Amino acid sequence: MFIKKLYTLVFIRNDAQILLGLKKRGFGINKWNGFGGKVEQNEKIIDAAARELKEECCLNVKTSNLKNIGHLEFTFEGDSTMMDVRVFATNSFEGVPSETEEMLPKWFELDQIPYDDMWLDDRLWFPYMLKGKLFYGKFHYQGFDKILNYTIEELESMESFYAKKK
Ligand code: 6U4
Repeated sequence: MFIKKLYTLVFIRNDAQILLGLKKRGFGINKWNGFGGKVEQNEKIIDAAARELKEECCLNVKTSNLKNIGHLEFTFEGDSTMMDVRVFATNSFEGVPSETEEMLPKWFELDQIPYDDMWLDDRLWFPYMLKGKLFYGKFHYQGFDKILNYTIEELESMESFYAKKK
């Protein structure tokens, strides 16, 4: 059995561009990714998503504008922790993306996503996100640079996915 830890991951995007942040410290350092982090105790997942976005790149979003678009599970060989990552997207925000101690934000054209400097799994599930599909991905890593096995499926609805998962 795995010990599950809950994380959020938020993408700000429009029809042409997506906002990514270069992680400056800690887990995933020097990788481009969405904005997110650990859900705190007694915190709603959606509130954690908005909080982490604000902390990491100074943007404000209304939680009602955050759409849950995917679910990712990461496990690592020899480690009993499972990272349970809830992925959100929105094109509606207030503020100007600004660098913080944790992240350097930058807009990327949708056809110029820097996969070589991202988590290996991103190139596998980003295409679902970019096509507007809902997804469930499971990735088992050896270290941080090798995926031993994975599955990705398209979902009909996040609500029915979570209803079944319970
Ligand atoms: P600290 O440093 O304690 O403030 P916190 O910001 O709460 O941490 P952090 O930065 O460790 O959490 O969160 C990790 C972030 O990276 C989450 O948004 C989930 C995301 N993430 C983790 N593994 C990933 C992976 N393989 N692919 C991916 N995102 C991943 O695309």
